[in-house]
Amino acid sequence: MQKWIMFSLFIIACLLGTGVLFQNITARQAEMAHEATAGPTLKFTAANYHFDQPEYTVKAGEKVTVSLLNKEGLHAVEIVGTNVKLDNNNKSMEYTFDKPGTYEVHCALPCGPGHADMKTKLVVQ
Ligand SMILES: [Cu+2]
Repeated sequence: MQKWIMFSLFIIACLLGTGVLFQNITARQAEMAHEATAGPTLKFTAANYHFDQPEYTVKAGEKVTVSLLNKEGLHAVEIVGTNVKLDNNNKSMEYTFDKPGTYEVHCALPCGPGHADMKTKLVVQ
């Protein structure tokens, strides 16, 4: 009698273990699929009074997720000659840069004494 109980418990434990394993695998697969479809990104990290890179690069004709992160202070980003304008209320957008070239990027929100110098470049290749 006791053997049957032990055996049943063992089977239940095995089934639970397999269930947990499968759940993990499915969750990881979903995560990987999401990463694969995420595509190229262009991320501006802003602080007082500069962006994190002197120059950013994207490929022409590719849909890019453009985003802004205000690490210090309150800034907005504008890419001159495009429709890209982001601020804290509108932190990310998708955009396709069609024309290769160098674009001026600047802060579009009066943020303090260093505002006028808060510029960087975007190179569309
Ligand atoms: Cu500014």
